Amino acid sequence: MTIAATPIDRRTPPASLIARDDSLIEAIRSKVDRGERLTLADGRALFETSDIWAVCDLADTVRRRLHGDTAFYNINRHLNYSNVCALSCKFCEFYRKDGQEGAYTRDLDYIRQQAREAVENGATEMHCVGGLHPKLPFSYYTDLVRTIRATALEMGSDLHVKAFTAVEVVHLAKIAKKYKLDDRAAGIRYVLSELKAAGLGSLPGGGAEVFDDRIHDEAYKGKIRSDVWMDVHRVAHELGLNTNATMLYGHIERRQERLVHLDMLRRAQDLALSRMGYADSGQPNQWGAEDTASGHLGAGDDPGMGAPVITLTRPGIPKPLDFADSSLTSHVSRLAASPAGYFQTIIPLPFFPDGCDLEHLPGPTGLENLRSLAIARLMLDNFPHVKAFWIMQTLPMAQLMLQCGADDIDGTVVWYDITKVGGSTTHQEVSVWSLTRAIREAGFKPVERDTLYRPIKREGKSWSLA
Ligand code: V47
Repeated sequence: MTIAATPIDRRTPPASLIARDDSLIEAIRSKVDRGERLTLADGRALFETSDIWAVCDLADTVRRRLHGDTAFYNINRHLNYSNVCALSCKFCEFYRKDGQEGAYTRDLDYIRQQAREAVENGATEMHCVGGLHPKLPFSYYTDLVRTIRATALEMGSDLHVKAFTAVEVVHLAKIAKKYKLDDRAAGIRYVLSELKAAGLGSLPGGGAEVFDDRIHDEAYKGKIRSDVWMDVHRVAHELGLNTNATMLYGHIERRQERLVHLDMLRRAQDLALSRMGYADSGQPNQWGAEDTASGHLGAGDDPGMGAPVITLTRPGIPKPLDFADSSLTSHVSRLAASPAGYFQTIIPLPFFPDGCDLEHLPGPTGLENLRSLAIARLMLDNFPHVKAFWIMQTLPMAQLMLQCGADDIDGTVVWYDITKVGGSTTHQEVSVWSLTRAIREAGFKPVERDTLYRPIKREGKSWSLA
């Protein structure tokens, strides 16, 4: 007997799942079609609708407008130089106290060896982060960057060093004795200029967690607050360094706080793109009365009249930059060629409860992960990229996310010590074959990129910009 297969159309959910608030989603769809900025109220509707596929479909529309059928990956290696940390964030399982069993700090020989292995394996990027070590001198960090760069250059590779979260940068300003509360940007500028001179290429997006004082005080007290995190990224952008941004969700925060987090990043990116000469889209920076009344957005938060609203995800191509090379036909390639700094990618990070002080919490579900990533794509209309970090999302989920707003799944990674999904070891390597297979099977064309999202031409282990 043959059983006729019923084709599955994931875009048509069963009647029981169709939202009662369809009209809200239809209004959001019209805004997305016109390329209008979504409000926090729109974000809430996207979180509340039971029609999750409608949310993913909208995010996919925007993602395809920016990247067509391209999906990015890279060949990289993570290096966690030390897990010794002065902080004790409740969500973190990585940190150890100085002298505690399991604490480690890598010396320059180890770092040199890691750089060698990265080059031998054809990596284009070293991603280096660690805890806030109470004793290491500032010179350790400049030496770390210089050692990686020098080792790679001796081997003929222009290995990019993406290193130090905003939290580490502020810690370095303190140990370099350059951090002054009445002019913190000066200390941050000193540290970033010294690191840039040593060969630092960009900043990763970590340490952002969720920009909210209540959550900060409950779960990561002692860490820098959102205003300082933003200062570090602004100064980095002013120095021509690109940066990323993360959002750690699924712990004690509420969905509204995630939306405020995304909105704060969006406004910071408006300013970065405006410094680069991008034209204001002419849209109002609208918040509902509810948003301003929620206490999240006070008078001090209001960007005020005249604050730019710059979107990259509207149909067509936003006004070219003044310096734009006319051979660069997409704004993504123009951004990648830009000398000025901006946020490249948002990386939503699902909270992993195992082994940390918040272990009693369940962590987000698969659908919540999909929805959060899709909403990040929709709210962050001025971020060129959305990364589904496969280490934390898992490769099968990252593959699915490519159809729900993500255009990047990160890279080969090799070692990752910050979270150990399913209690696995720090060795979490995935092959280029697995990454490209996942991308192709999801219906996209895999493109190897460097850290700045420039396409790579590769012959075995050697590579150059395409
Ligand atoms: O800042 C720590 C997060 C981040 C847990 O820029 C946790 O390309 C979930 O920033 N559950 C570091 N998350 C990782 C990071 C990153 C990763 C990949 C790519 C890039 C990039 C940046 O990991 C920390 C923190 O938010 N984290 N513990 C946990 N239990």
